[in-house]
Amino acid sequence: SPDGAGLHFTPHRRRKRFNDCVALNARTCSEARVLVINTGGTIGMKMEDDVLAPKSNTFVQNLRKLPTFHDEEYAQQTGLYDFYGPPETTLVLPMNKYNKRMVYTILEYDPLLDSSNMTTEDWGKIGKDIEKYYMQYDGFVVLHGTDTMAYTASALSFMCEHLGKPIILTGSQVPIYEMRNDGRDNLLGALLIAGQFLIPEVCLYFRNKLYRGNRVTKVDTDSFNAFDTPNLPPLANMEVDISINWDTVWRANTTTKFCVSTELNCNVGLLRLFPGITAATVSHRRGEGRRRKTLLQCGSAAAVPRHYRCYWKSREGGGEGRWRKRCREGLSCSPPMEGVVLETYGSGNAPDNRADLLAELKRATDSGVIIINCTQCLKGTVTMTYATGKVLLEAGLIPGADMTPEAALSKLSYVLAQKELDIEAKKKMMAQNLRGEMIADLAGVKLTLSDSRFIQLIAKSLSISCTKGSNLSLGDYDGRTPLHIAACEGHLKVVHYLLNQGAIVHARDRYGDTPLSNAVRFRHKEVAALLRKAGAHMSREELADSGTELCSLAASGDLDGLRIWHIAGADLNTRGYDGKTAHAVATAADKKEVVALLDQLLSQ
Ligand code: ASN
Repeated sequence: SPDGAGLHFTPHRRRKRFNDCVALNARTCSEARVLVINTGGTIGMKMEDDVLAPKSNTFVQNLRKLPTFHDEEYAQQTGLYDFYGPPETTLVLPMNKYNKRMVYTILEYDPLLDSSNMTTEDWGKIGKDIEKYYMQYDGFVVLHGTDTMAYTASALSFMCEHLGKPIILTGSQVPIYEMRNDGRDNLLGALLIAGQFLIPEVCLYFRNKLYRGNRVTKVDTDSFNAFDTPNLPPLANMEVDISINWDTVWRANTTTKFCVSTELNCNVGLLRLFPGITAATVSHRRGEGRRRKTLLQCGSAAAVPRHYRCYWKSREGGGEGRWRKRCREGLSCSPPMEGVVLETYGSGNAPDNRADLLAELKRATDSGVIIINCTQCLKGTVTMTYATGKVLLEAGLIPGADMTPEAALSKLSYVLAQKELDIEAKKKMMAQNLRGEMIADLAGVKLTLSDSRFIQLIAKSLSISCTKGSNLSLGDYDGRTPLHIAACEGHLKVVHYLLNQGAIVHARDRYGDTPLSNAVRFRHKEVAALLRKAGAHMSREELADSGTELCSLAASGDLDGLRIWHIAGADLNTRGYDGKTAHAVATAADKKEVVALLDQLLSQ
């Protein structure tokens, strides 16, 4: 390094150095940032008293010692810790063959959990942290135990609305501290994908394969191949080369900003059919007389026993009701079920000669419980081929197509928590493909190859981004996507169209430029505003440099330039390299129009 090892740079100098590096080297030379949220699981467990349990505050120290996981020399030479965070949490991978380095920060939860202890509150915490740090990172890795990873991955896929960046769950079957383990490969693979590829999905990475999170199920307790997505091929295979199955990648076709919905309804359950199941098991009657209540029965508020009423109140937003409080205190006061996943036989079948059982299911759906019909089989979809399947449709069950029970359960939790929707809208939502969790809208619909809707439905179910089936987020040899070009040219309608077709708003070309930075450079205000609405944001480095840029725009009286930086999300109070704000520069230079504009924008 011409600057000498150990020299610490200011962000501005780092940027300069970074630019020099790009200029010297025509190839991509950049850092990607990944946030690793460590929730626990075997990957960080240690054996104590003959059992495996999570071990806090050891994970980062351990990784720092491994050259594949941390390049201390690079960190020192580039002043990495000054810019990104202390060595206790921040690490950097060596340069990979695409000339990228993943700088990653580890956020360790306290306590670390065996995933059997995970609750919906923990899902909410992960979701909120991703939302909080969304703008600062290019991708997210969630370290998690394998036992309930499929549930968490499914739940996060629904909670994360209009997602534009990768969220990758991973873990291991053997702790990373043991000599032979799968944790290192899994973590390394997840980091490389999260920082390198813009796959805007909640995924699960395990044993060289990247899967869609809401299609995954744990299939093996002993093998390193612990997961599979029986109804969908992997999104990526990490063999000698990394091959991404871009046609399968799900994209949010939206112009809306990313947000996380942590409202989940916990009154959901799974029920597995078995030969000889009794109606009493299904109805699960409790109490006697007026207090007799079925597991599946929902009913109107009037029909709900008195001790449930507080629950209904709390559901309507009246603060923490007595029911919640009683539950927290471990007192028995079960609320009525609102959603159930019924795991049926084969292609969605149940006995059609059991009037008692069917009547119990019908009673439940009539009183407002949403019941989803999912198959017990690992692979395949629910169809209405048999009389034994049709009876369930008649009983009011919603066919769950090829959803896993894990996905169906978390989808129910998410959909039932949508306060603004009535029961019919919720049922409709359950039958729709929201995040690639099921083959779209095909459940219960009979289609033939000659049906023109067939192609449309298949395209929709695969989230193919345009009617011709091509990927509108593919870049040219410089990594420039159609969205980059449209943003440069200021074609507002094209930008709108591309975003609605799933074009990736955070795409970076090989110089690190995004469509938003292109729109700013060429002063296309409406395009920049639309990209911002769709969740685009300036990078940390761009924002760090914005103070100097704003001051120079203020000094030269460039009102348009200041406006576009404001639209792009720059803080107009950011100080330039000499510590002055744009306002101070404009005042000193007696640029009255600039001062007036800044006053107006700052008061917004
Ligand atoms: N019991 C562990 C967990 O789920 C299993 C694992 O991570 N392999 O946390």
